[in-house]
Amino acid sequence: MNAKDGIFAALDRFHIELPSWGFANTGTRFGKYLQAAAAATIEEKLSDAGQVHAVTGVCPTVAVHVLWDFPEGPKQADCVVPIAARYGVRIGAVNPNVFQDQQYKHGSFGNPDPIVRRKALDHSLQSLAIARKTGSRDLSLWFADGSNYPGTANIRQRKKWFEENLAALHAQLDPNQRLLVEYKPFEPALYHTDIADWGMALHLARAAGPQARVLVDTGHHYLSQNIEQIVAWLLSEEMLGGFHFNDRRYADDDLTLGSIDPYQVFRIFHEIRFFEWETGSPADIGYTVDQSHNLKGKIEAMIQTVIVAQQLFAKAALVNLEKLRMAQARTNLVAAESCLQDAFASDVRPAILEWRSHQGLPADPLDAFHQSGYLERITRDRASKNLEGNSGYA
Ligand code: RM4
Ligand code: MN
Ligand code: MN
Repeated sequence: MNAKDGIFAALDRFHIELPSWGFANTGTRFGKYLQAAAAATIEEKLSDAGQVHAVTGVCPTVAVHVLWDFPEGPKQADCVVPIAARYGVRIGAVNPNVFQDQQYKHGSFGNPDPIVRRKALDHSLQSLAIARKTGSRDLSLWFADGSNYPGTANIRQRKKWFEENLAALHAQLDPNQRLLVEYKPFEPALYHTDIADWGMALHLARAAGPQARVLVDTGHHYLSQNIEQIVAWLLSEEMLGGFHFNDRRYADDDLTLGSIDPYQVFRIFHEIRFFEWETGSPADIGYTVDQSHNLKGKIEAMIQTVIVAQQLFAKAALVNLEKLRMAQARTNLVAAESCLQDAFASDVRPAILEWRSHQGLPADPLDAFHQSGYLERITRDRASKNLEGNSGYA
């Protein structure tokens, strides 16, 4: 396969799920900067996501966050499916929210109070009911659970409570559904987090049951951690379920993908492709964006992210794997490393332009969005409501 065909084949099957919350006004610990054009309702979020899909052609699904998108619970899910269809998208992963309510101050699945643990399970089961109505495969779980001071939490006991609730939730999955377990080393908990790293997430996914997998959020690691090694191990264990993509310089900054370290994302994509090439089977992975656009325009930030993701995915498709395998076997270090460096240095943009034109997509998605007049329209329509600033978190 020549380079262009390799890039085309990679792009043909690379779909990126958009997060509903990435279109909304979200905050930092210190407050929110409000944008006139931000989406406040699930309809507005789906409409904005539809715009991203229209100009990129690769974002057919939208992940939802239950409390932010379905404040009235499962019954709201019925009308969301036709709304999504109207905007040319479908509902993707459903994210329960067991961190925002006051009752979760000391945890959800790990809370010492059995009533709170039960409430968190009930909310997760309700989210599963929503997932069923929206035809979503993945229930994507992130827990803020942890503690702020040494000695204040029984770490082993909380692990057991997590195992119990996750298994109870898993028992209610349809055969085609999955649980994704996300980890994060700190924040909001500042001393211990119940699911702090991939090993803990892997253990809990296994304890939950056979349809549970680990979700890797690229921003949820200590600074020097080798994320592509984690990806390689999870692939090898057949336990990698999905990604939350973003970039960061310091902590869980939720900056746009590849803005700080594009080589990191390239190395992750390379490990996935290398796995698929060696095993001959496609990895069943959900690629989702999880970003918070505080300063950049939200739809533009999302389009930029998709463009960068495609470029890095295409570059990874250029690694000469046959040559790499030989170089590794012969411990020819420079030759092996060069396989990655050469691919990363290639300019894949002309091939991507050609691929877009084959698909009948605009050559420059950002420009197409700017030309469409959509941003001016929503800025006009939403400004007064948004700048009052009394909407929920996202
Ligand atoms: C967390 C984590 C979750 C996301 C929330 C809003 O840090 O990344 O995936 O849903 O933020
Ligand atoms: Mn995340
Ligand atoms: Mn995060």
